[in-house]
Amino acid sequence: MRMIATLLLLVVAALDGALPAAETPNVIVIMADDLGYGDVGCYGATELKTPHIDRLAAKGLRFTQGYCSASTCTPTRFSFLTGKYAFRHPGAGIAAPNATALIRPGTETIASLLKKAGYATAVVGKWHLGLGDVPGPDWNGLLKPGPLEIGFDRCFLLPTTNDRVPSVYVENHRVRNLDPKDPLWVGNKRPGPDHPTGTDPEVRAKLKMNWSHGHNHTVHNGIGRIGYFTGGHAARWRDEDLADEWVGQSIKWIEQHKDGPFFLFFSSHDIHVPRMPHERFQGKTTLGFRGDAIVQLDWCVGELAKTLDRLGLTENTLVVFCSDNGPVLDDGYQDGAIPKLGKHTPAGPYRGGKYSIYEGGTRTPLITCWPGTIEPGVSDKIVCTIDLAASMAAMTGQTLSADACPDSFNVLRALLGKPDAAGRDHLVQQPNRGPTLALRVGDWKVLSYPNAKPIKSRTYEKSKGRYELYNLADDPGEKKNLATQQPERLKEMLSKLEAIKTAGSSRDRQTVGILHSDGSATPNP
Ligand code: NG6
Ligand code: CA
Repeated sequence: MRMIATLLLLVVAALDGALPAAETPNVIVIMADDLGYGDVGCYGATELKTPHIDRLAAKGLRFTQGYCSASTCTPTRFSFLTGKYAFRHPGAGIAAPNATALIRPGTETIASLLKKAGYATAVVGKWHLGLGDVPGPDWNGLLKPGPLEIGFDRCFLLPTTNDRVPSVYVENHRVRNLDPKDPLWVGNKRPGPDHPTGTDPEVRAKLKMNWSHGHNHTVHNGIGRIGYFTGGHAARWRDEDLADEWVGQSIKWIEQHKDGPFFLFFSSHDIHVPRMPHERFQGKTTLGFRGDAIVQLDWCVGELAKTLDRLGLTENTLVVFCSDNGPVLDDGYQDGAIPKLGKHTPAGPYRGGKYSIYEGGTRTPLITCWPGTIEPGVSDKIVCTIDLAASMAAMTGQTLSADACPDSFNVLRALLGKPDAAGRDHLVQQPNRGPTLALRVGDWKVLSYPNAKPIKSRTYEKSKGRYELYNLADDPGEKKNLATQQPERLKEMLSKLEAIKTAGSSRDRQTVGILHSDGSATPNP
């Protein structure tokens, strides 16, 4: 009887991708910031070396059609955690320094799902999804809700981004090392006429890195930031030390949880501006600090891999390497990214980058590595960071409730490189907030700019029309707009996009299956 039950369980597991509990691996998601498709060696970069990321790809599966769901940070991170398209969620655009928690307690997330499956869970690094409640984060008190209220057991954070104030660490519910006698104040107005800012000529002349646009409010560590802050001096970090801190915190936590299973979201600030890598990485490439920050990111990946090896966890850990949006050169600082670019192509063969819905905005490096389980190779299946939640639920044998992770598809078999696996058949791409959206269905892609205003981007070209239609198989660089030649297809694609928008979900609420863009549905375990 028991044997039959075990056999049955194994059959069910084999069908839906769930693994027996003893075989569920630790999971580490390494998310880079603003890293483009062409920024690393294994994706074609020749002007700098990324041996550790390349090794991950050589031992694992490198996706040529791996995506993040948005071409800016907050919406991609929101979707990665919740499995929901950010355009469905008001306020899921780039978060301001004093933004409150975007993901409310009680929301199912990749972390809460893995926690339910018995995983220890932690996030280390950039958060940028808001903290606390209205009217704003209580920087001197308890910073909740936050990651700990949506499934993480531990967090050690850069609360916003490295170009936004406050430049302090948050550990669990509090600013680390905050001296109550030197309280932290964060705001969006200059606190007084004698508060030095990046716009003051004498201050600007002495900056460690000059700004080119924005980033001229409070100066910290010789660099102008977005937003103003005072106090909290003992709690402040140095940009140069962030990567070391993420690695140190992560290694300590992995060691504590080596008996597993554990889920670590390693959320690097590299290579977001201001790019100020540790002194030991400065000058390591000919590309300026943008290139040096990639080398620093690569070092982080190497340190995590070394730790897994040392603890004997490599064959028991699924590592996913990805980015939160495509590349940008000048994102507000004069750091040499443009003059020192040379032959380097940050978005690889793709058009656009950060802030755009062309492929360069969201088609980014995506690697899965699990030695002994994933056969090394290259996959052309379409997968997205938004799918990790449903895929991890499937891996741990959990059924998603009808309203959980509504746009996340179980693509576990594709992530593990199973020969018969399907990826996504369609994907919505977005820049920051709506209403601009793109829909990819198979090889076809429609770009819709409903406000008819061209996308503003300082480093990449502007959109020319209200709608664009491309065939990515013939035209991966999105150069031949077929919108006027193929009005029927354009109409059909736009109505599919509209249907996905109004459905409120990409999953069929009846069967809790995947709702395809042609209206059909298949079960999603
Ligand atoms: C923009 C900032 C940019 C960057 C971005 C967020 C200006 C002029 N530009 O508003 O520098 O911070 O927001 O980047 O301030 S993200 O990768 O975190 O989404
Ligand atoms: Ca980003």
